[in-house]
Amino acid sequence: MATNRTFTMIKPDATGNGYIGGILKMINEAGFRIVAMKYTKLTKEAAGAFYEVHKERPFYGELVDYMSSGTIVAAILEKENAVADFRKLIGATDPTKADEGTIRKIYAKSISANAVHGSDSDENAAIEGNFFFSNLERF
Ligand code: 3AN
Repeated sequence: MATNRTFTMIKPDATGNGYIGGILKMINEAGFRIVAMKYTKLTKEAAGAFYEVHKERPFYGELVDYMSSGTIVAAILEKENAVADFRKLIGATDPTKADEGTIRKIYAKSISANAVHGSDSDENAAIEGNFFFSNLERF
């Protein structure tokens, strides 16, 4: 996957509260092109595998339960400097610390139910995108 791509998920709190449209609007208005998108629900096993890197963290069990508790939207986004610019658009992990105007400030409920995921590096964007989508080179 090219380095001008990132991966996002709209999490169960945001899909359940009817925020998909609002969040996608902010993503589009910030200049990201949606390359691929999937509306789905993760099993516990799939959520556990996706967050494998956090296995040793104290919140891993809570995170896996939460991410498999409802529907999610997974998407690959394209823009110059996508990873860093998207992290800026979503704001800090803890929504109480997120800047005004960021997606998490506007839509997130808590540090675990924080509305959206955004990859933290080009390498992880590629790994995470491949978790949900195959044949990415065709998009
Ligand atoms: P980010 O998603 O901002 O990169 P990470 O990678 O530190 O944050 O954490 C991955 C996910 O784990 C977060 N999106 C959040 O849902 C959850 N998380 C992080 N820290 C905590 C915490 N202290 N308590 C509960 N959940 C957390």
